[in-house]
Amino acid sequence: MATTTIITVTGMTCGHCTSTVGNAIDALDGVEDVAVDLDSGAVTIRSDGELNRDAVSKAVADAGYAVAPEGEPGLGDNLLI
Ligand SMILES: [Cu+2]
Repeated sequence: MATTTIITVTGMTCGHCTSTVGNAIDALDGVEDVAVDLDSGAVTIRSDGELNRDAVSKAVADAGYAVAPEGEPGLGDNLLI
């Protein structure tokens, strides 16, 4: 069953960053689609089954960025995660 998860990634400053993060997450097992919003840092991930958040955090960190802790909006104040 497809699951949609929204995380916040910090440190992205341009379109290159969003594609780097998007590709890193897209390469993970079970990930079907990734949409990255540069302004808010919100990354919407559609996966087959439960998303492996640890794998996502590691992939994002390996790419040079960071996943904001759950419940802590990264760059935007109006994010409901
Ligand atoms: Cu960039």
